Amino acid sequence: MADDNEDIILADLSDDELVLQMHDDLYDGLKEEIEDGVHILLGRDWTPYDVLTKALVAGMTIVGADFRDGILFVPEVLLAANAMKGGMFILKPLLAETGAPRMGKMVIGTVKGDIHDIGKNLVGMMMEGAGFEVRDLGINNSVEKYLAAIEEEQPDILGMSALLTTTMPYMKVVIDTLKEKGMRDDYIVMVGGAPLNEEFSKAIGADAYCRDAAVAVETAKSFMLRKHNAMNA
Ligand code: B1M
Repeated sequence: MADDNEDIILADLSDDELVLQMHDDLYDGLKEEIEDGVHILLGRDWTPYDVLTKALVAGMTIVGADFRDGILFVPEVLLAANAMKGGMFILKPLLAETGAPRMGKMVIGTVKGDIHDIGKNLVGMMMEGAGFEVRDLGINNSVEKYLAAIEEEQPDILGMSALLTTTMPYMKVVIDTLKEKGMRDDYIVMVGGAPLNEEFSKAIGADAYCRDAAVAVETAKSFMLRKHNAMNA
């Protein structure tokens, strides 16, 4: 996209122009520009959530479409992902700063064989913002790693992310292992990732499929409410 960025002063742009420029900068993998753009929008009283969704996630959607269509390749997408992470790093503490009471605890990780972590990170950030304590296991998690973490943390929720059709079946391996060990009913299992859907989630025995981070937060909250009501009944 634009390669004459040196001439553009981000702070001089209107909100709409700046958001479009940030989409371009994300596409071009310009981390510093993305970080500057995030600071400028926050300085203009944008909420962290709006900056995240309108400037960063929307920009990454364009990157995703062009990656799918063979216009962008892995190195460019990696740069875009790195720029996105720069922006997310600034927003993370702000999203978590809501002062919400502790809602519950979640262990989340991307499944074995899969290194996509942007969506999973977003879910973790939004959950923290909603008052959940989150232990993020990162990427490429084997069933043993999930088990070790849930035994250590005793979370309310286990979250799994997969972005590849080849890795999403691994979620069933984890759930089946929980069943074999008689631990399945101790945890709420929520799954997400672009190739998943409701039907897949049901077929593998998860409790919920979450289309995006906002749905993950709402779903987690409603499960926790039910859990508390059941405990108090
Ligand atoms: Co990858 N990649 N990639 N990639 N990559 C996809 C997923 C792909 C759809 C692109 C395409 O072809 N259109 C395609 C998968 C095709 C398929 O399986 N059907 C693909 C491929 C093929 C590959 C490689 C195999 C490419 C190659 O090497 N030839 C390779 C695989 C490596 C591996 O994992 N073993 C690969 C590598 C990479 C990069 C490293 C370059 C980079 C990842 C960088 C990183 O994550 N640190 C990358 C990226 C960035 C993408 C796309 C472009 C963007 C993903 C993303 O970050 N989206 C992606 C195309 C796409 O999805 N449109 C693609 C933004 C993010 C906010 O959305 O992750 O969907 P998403 O998360 C959402 C929801 O899904 C949900 O909430 C999130 C926030 O709203 N959600 C959850 C996600 N996890 C959740 C967990 C929950 C709840 C909700 O738990 C409760």
